[in-house]
Amino acid sequence: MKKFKRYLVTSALPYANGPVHIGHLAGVYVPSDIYVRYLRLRGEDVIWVCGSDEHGVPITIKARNEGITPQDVVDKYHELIKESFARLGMSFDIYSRTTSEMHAKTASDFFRTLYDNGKFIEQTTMQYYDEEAGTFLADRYIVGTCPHCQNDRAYGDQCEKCGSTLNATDLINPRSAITGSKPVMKETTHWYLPLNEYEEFLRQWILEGHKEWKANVYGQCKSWLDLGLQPRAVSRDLDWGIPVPVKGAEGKVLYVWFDAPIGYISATKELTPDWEKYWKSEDTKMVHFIGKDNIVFHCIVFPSMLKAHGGYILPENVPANEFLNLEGDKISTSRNWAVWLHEYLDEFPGKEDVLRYVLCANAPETKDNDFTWKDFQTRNNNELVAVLGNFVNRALVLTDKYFEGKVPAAGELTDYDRDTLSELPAIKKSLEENIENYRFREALKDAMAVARLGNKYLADTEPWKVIKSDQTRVATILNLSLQITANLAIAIEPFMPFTSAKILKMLDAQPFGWDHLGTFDILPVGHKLGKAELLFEKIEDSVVEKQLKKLEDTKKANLAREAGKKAEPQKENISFDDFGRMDIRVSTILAAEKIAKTKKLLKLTIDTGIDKREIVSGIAEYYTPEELVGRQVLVLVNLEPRELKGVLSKGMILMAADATGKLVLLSPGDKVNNGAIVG
Ligand code: B3M
Ligand code: ZN
Repeated sequence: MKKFKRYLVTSALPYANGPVHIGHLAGVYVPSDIYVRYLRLRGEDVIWVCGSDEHGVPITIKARNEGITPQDVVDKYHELIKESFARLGMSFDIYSRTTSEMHAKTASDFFRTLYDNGKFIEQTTMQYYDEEAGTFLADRYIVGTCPHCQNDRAYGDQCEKCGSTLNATDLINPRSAITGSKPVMKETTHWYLPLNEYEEFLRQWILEGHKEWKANVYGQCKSWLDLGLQPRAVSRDLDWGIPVPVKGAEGKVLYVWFDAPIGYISATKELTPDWEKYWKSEDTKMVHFIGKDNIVFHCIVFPSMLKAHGGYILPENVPANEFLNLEGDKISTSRNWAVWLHEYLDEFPGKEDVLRYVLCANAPETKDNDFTWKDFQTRNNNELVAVLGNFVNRALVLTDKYFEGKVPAAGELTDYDRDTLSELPAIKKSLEENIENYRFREALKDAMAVARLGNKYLADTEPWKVIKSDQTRVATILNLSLQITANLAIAIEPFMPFTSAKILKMLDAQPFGWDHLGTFDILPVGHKLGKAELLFEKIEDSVVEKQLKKLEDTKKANLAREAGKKAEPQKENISFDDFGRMDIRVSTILAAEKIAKTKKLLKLTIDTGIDKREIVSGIAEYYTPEELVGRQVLVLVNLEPRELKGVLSKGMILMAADATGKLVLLSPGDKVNNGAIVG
């Protein structure tokens, strides 16, 4: 493997259109912080750059919704995001923003270089325009149905459900996200990066050269390349963004996905005059940490831009994560279904590391994963309190009690002592391999293995019993326990820096380098320890209940909002005859049973007053068979019979969807005879 002299780590620039939530953290920021902290501990030359993404339609939509300017939006959220990241211990070397002057100049120059070197194609095309709002509908301003996965909330530039990049004209049934109206076509000129010309380069570089990339990343790249790439517009008709630096381009700005990744370069320039050392030397290992919805931009578009420009290095790896869900539901900013970082920090002061720990332990590294408050509590109580906290506390308190808080000298080691110590180098090796290969969950298990080892050692050697008979043996046990504690402070630093610092304070020691991990003479004999404190405290059920209640309230508020929404528009008029042809009857359900091997279907036997017949209905998700028997319902009896799962279904039970989409049966308000005609 190639040995690099330095590292340039980037993390996706969060949009400054809202606060950061646990999904962002687990997917991108917690893993990148672990990675860079580890590299720093190893003494590597590493810089970590990030900042707020302040352009693009996500910002202007937010401004429009709140009746404020885009600048107000980004000022507010940039500060909030930056501050909350800092409070969680995110150790960026710089957290910048894309409205900075440095960035405008860097992005503008980058565009100009490509423009001057003939790397763009200029094209005049018809694009969607909202006449009511008087604006072109770029990117998220236009929504419609994804041609690939049928998601009906796909944006003009991307479908978040299946991850495809889209052009607005690919959308089925497009509508304006501003006014909801049907857009018209209007002519406009833009600059396009001909990605098709980079296909061969990308194939070589990724498909041949980076087979080691994570399966989800490599797989997505391969499928895009196999589909064939299209030229992509890099400018937009918007009034918020970096102006296109070309004569005659008034009113046009750079596409946000053109300027945002250049933000990594601008931030590096702001950080150090030596920025070229990081961006232009083959000795630098560049790693992009991102979420899975950003893969195409970091693996296809940005590398093509860098290649077109020339002189820049390409990423060595792009360890993208999948998504984190919350209590079984997709995290959603618009539905307020999230745990917001700034709220967590206010509600759980001093528990930064608990969140970092739980998010890393559950990181969606290879598949989507779920955050639950119950799991948060369990991991805190059973792992952090019972194992890590318990071990460190006992080592310190016992030393205080038996040796006046001074590191006692170790006597002769037993086989068991030696076996215990011999596990540390193996743990260290595994920890290194896991971090270097972006397997942070496994790496965290390794770090915790140090605590488990110490905890088991104390439980097995029982110094509190031995002290009555053999003080020398207890000195050995506690010396080793304290050395393991010092090892633990090193091993957990990338994951739980606050806890690591607390342990060091309790040991009254300065930070140790990574080299000390796996060694047993870290703390000199006679060294006076600091004061023992509790590292973690138990989280009570009431705390979890409070958080669940908060989510429950969010659900209720969403339902109320949904219910207040306007009903679907009325359908086209029909004639009296059309209606008269439908035969709807009051009927009673006599029997109901689940249809084997289906989730949704029930076979209902009903008395229509005309006859007894069977109907297959897709309501098993909403009603149990017992709830249905004896109920009067409305049935369209002359609907063409259909065979479903081997049952001839004769008719349709009428139902309506409630605010959540749940289907509800319609029944007569008063008792009516079966067979009564509805009409
Ligand atoms: N602003 C993050 C997102 O898609 C996007 C990342 C830009 S990284 C250059 O939420
Ligand atoms: Zn899709």
